[in-house]
Amino acid sequence: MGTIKAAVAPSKISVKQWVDRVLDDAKFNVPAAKASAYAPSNIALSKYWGKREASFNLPVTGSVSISLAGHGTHTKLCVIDGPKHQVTLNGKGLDERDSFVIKLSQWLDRVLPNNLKLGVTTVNTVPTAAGLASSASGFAALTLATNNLMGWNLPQHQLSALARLGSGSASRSLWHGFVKWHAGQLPDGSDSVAHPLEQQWPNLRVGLLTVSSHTKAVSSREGMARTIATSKLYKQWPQQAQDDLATIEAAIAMGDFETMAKTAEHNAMSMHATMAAAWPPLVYWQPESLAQMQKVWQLRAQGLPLYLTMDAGPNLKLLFEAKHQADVVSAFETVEIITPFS
Ligand code: 2P0
Repeated sequence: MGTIKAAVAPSKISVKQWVDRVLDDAKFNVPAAKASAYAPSNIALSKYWGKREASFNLPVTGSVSISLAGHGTHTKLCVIDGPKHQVTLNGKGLDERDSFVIKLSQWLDRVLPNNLKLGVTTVNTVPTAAGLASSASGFAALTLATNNLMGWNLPQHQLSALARLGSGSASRSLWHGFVKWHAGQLPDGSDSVAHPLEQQWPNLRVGLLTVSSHTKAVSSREGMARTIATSKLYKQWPQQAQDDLATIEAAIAMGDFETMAKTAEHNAMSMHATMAAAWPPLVYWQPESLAQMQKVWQLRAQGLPLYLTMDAGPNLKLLFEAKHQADVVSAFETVEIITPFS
């Protein structure tokens, strides 16, 4: 990893100032007329849950994820005349008061020269019904497309940090395969960046099991803040997350499916336990989520090496190997199979 330019305490530097330092003169490059990029969605095997600093989206712990290949976000950018950025999501023009437009415009205004406004056309290839977070692939694709439009030519770790400013998990969505996001220690997050792991795992399968596609009542952002503020169980989380990350990283390097998947499931269940112990309690599961979880555990008790992970929502993500795909498909009729290393 190359030298990172900016490293000043947050009391002395704002996000905008940090961005200006990283972009330097490139901020004022003449933009191309248009540019585009794709970024995959990702699922954490060891989760990011809790921020040590909110304005830079700096996590309490590191995390490791698997990207979802063709499930992600395509973003096209073009320069427009007008006072505001214009955003289209899946073919529909969004109102400037839409929360997605507000977040996206804030990110663009931090990185672009004053008065440069863009048309942003975003298409999520993740089926909306799958309830996968689109903010990760969305901000990653936006970061890559803006890098192309503006000719920044930034190194990958700085693009990862810029994507993180939009949404923490976006720092991991710049790459395919396994990706590790370092917690970092610097107050401005210059070292809180992700990088891809070398290991390829062609036999790994992820199954998306949709329980509900409704927008969640409590965002991840709010849920993390509430958990840190009120959950006594959260005190044990940073240590477990650090241990799980090390175990999963080693298991990935060894190609040890059982250890990787077992630790990922334990990590997810422990994260949900910290949420349930928050006040007011935070439970993202639906009754059907629990029914599907019990089905996974029953199948496992019968000898099928099948594991689950869940994020801040009611849907399950199954982890298994290609040789068990037929068993998984026959047990879960609606499961959507993803081949991360296709
Ligand atoms: C993860 N999640 O590691 C964890 C597991 C949800 C549960 O990253 O506030 O949308 O934008 O940094 O990235 C969701 O959090 O939150 C998330 P912000 P983000 O995948």
